[in-house]
Amino acid sequence: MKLFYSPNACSLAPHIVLRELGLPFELIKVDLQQHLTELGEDFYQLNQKGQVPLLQFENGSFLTEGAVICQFLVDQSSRQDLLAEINTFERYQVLAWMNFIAAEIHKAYSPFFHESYGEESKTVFSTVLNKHYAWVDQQLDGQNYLTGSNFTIADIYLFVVTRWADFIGLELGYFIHLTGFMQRIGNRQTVQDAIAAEAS
Ligand SMILES: N[C@@H](CCC(=O)N[C@@H](CS)C(=O)NCC(=O)O)C(=O)O
Repeated sequence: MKLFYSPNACSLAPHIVLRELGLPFELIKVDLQQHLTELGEDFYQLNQKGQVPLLQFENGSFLTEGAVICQFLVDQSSRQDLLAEINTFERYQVLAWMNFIAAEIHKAYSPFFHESYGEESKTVFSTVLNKHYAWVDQQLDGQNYLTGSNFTIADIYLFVVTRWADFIGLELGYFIHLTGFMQRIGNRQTVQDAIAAEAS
């Protein structure tokens, strides 16, 4: 499998999942400004949405949408603990988190990465992000991970998007449970390896 990524973008989530699962993969860097892969391919020819992550299979087919790629990868492996078994209530709790992170948190960062939104949007979405993180912080009170004691793909996805707070200067330090969570996930070897690989 080939994972098309951009350093520190949301593609870091499936990248970490691949390392957690120990699945073989190749990383292909994409320049999102130029729409070019590091191999010189036009990225729009591969993904008309022009977005990472993109997972390409040996037979040439593709999968997009990071939250779905993460689910797909776990289901290819024997590590169901990262998502929970099909038809268990726990699985849908993880998926509810994945949906919340994708729809409410991930996209609330858009105004900070796309100039066309303008300054007013940044103010609005800083408030939105603070509200969401206040709620997330409460959920993490007394538990290590989003769904309790099990580390899952939702923890990986939340970690990846929440790293962007530093890039945009959003102060989250007063959310002490969230801060502890970020340190806990950031200490994992797979996470450190993925971040290092994307920086190289
Ligand atoms: N719905 C997509 C969104 C992916 C996305 O927002 N990717 C960003 C990087 S984090 C991107 O490629 N942005 C470039 C662009 O939209 O042109 C997903 O969840 O995978």
